[in-house]
Amino acid sequence: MSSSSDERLERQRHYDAKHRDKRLRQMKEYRAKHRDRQREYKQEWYRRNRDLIKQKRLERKAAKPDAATPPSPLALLLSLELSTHAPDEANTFFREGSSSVDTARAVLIDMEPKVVLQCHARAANTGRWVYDKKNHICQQSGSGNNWAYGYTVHGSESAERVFESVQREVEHCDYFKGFHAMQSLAGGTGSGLGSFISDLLHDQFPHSFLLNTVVWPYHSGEVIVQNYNTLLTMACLSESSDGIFVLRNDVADKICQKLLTIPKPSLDQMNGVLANHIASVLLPAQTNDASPRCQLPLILQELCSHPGYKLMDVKVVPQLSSRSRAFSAHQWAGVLKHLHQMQIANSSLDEGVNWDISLDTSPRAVVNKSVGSLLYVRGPDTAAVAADAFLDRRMYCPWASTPCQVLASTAPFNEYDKTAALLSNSQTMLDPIQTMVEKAHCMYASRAYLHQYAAHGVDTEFFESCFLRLDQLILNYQSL
Ligand SMILES: Nc1nc2c(ncn2[C@@H]2O[C@H](COP(=O)(O)OP(=O)(O)OP(=O)(O)O)[C@@H](O)[C@H]2O)c(=O)[nH]1
Ligand SMILES: [Mg+2]
Repeated sequence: MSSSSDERLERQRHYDAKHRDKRLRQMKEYRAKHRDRQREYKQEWYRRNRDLIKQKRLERKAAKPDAATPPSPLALLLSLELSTHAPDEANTFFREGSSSVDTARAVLIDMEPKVVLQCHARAANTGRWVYDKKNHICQQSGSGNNWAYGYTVHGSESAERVFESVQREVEHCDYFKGFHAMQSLAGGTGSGLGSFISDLLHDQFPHSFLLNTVVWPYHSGEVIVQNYNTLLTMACLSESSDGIFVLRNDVADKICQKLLTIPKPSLDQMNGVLANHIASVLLPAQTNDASPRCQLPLILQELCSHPGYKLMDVKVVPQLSSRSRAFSAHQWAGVLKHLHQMQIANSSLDEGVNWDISLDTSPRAVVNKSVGSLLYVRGPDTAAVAADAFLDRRMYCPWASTPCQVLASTAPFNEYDKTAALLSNSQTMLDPIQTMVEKAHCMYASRAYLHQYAAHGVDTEFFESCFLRLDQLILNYQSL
């Protein structure tokens, strides 16, 4: 290692130690300061929401299931697929209640009640499962797109209730292994409060794993400070999380437009695509020598064992509009050939993929390299799958020990008789991260909006430490 990277690492270690202590101290101070306000707030919140929740309950009872309201896509997919193909595995995500309706093992958190209430209503409309109403944590206002407000103010106000709900849910498990947290990055709540909760889970449950799924904002940007919020969150998660599964809104949008022929996709339609991506790796599948099992521990164990490399993404083939599906007949060789090319050419869509990039002829720097990958094949005749191309060591960094494992399930997925999904820890996220850091740095250099963060304890030193941490992450992935 060169002396400059030694110095850089040393500097980062120094910053880390200094800022972690500082952050914990700030959290404690905020907690003490806000305790009284929090109590009042809590009582006020219950008083106001009791009526609202009662009213919603009455409305739900009166209403027939509304076919026009799409249920929460990921939970619905998991519930449907699991009940059809692997009922024994369903209790990883759902617990049985006293009635015939299951309860999702989930805690819903947002600082505005609207989305959470909508989730309850959508789940109830399925008639198959519900969210536990006790695991519902809200306030009356969001975080104003400010990571610092989400982390310090909402974090300290909600910490106790979050911990209680999580602890209660953990106690419902016979054999608890870890958490899957899902959050957006651009606003203030998903990013700031999400980072706070990840820190909390990391500190309070040190022996459990923590997988974070993050929704990466549009490149063009909807929130002016989205790059600050993304930077601060990714820097925090790089410390607290065991693995970060990245879902990109740009990719979901492109898949909707180009593959599903939806010219102006709605958030619900994009969520359908993203839910498919997550479910394609979370649903049970098995290696040659093992029985089907929950994928979460395996994913972290196989792909994120090195603390400097925690970023994962998934690529899925095929993805077609319902009209085209009727006319398509896929063969495993074709599905896997496309997926392999998407991986080495770093493309999230099998349309427009660059076929000139090849492991034989392209320079090593051009190929998208991975730390490791898991290939999921789903369909009735997976015995015919030949996945040798994914075992080629030239796709992986030299120190990868078991670069690729193949997992199969005979259950068809998402109405296709053959699907393949490649979950990998690779250089795919290098470009989006570099662009985000550059944009954040431009704003930071002109001191734009920093006072809004400083007002809630996030000062320039804290920003510097986050820049440093992401510089290191970039360096790690560049050196694969
Ligand atoms: N894919 C997808 N992205 C979403 C959805 N809702 C919000 N986003 C993205 O999330 C980011 C905005 O974050 P929000 O979650 O709305 O904000 P928040 O975390 O509630 O933060 P505050 O509004 O500051 O309280 C933007 O990048 C949106 O595109 C959704 O349903 N699907
Ligand atoms: Mg919000």
